[in-house]
Amino acid sequence: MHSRISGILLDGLKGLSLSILLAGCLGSESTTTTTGVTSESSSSSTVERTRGAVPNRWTSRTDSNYTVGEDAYYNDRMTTGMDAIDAPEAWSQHSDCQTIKVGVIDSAIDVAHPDLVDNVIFGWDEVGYDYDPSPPGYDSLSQEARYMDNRDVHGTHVAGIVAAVGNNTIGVPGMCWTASIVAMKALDGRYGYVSDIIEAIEYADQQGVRIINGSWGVSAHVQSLYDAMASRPHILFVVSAGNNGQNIDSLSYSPSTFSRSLPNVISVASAQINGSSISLSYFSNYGTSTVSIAAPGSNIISTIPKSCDRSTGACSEYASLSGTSMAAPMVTGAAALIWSDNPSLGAQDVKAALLGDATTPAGNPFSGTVENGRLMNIGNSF
Ligand SMILES: [Ca+2]
Ligand SMILES: [Ca+2]
Repeated sequence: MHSRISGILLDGLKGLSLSILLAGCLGSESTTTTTGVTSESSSSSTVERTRGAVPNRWTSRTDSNYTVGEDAYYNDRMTTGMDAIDAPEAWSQHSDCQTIKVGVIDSAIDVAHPDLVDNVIFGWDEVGYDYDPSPPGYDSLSQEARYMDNRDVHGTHVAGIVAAVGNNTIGVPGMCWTASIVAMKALDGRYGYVSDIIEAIEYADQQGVRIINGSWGVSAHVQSLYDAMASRPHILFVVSAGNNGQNIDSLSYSPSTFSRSLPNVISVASAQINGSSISLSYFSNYGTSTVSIAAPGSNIISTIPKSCDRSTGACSEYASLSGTSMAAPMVTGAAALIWSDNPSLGAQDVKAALLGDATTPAGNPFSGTVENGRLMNIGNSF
């Protein structure tokens, strides 16, 4: 057994509150939103889990119907960033990332969430040593509602930003509408071991994963993690810059500051976007020589395991979270869109495309905080 090093901390929840979306809480009164309560009521069919050494798709609970135009929270997601990065432009050309496996190494992930199940293939749980990375005590298949601890929602939220099923009427669209997410649990709640992260990276590499999302970090240089990423130049690592509100140019924040010397690492700051108002999120780390790009990360609606309000009993499967943890998977999904459209590219080429296609918003709001003041723009890639 290798030694376990503690210290990894998720970048989504530190000092930030979780806002679970319940009926009537979102949008104006005139906006018709589909709450988790109604979207979950779709008929559930008999489910069988097929487990084996060869990665397999999770069995879908329901047949997705792609004939209706939008997802319930589509417009809300647009106003908090997807419009500013021209995601709809990209989606009009390309929304299927299935050919590029994307690894999400995170806390628990509800792989059978109705807005994720079609896009998740088998992964691994480094904490529980089994194939199911779902939250502890939570039954993904029955989607039994719980009163979720904030720490249990992170991985599911991140996965939904990368690739919630798009255009299926429920919830949100991910950056990729169809995808092959390899869900890997390597953090227990908010904390985890570097050694488990590294084992997840090794597992992902064996499974042919091309992009790994790392929405976590530690305020130190961790050489073993650096080596795991440096020795895999064929994998693109998209990592969160961290939520300490610090300039990390002169600090070590692993793995974000690896981007200084590793061409296959992209470090992502969080942008707060409110229509045409664009700024660095107050919590986001920054640094013009370490932070590669900014992406929407404030008030991002995405998937969570079905969760209920203790006082009212109302349940939902979506919530709004803020963090560089939410910004990184925007870039991860964008990388998967670019790569699946250009399969001959290498990891460095995909990074170059993401950075090259980025824009400098009016007023240069990321001047002095992000390399070249960049905000991602996936529309420019298509
Ligand atoms: Ca498990
Ligand atoms: Ca959806």
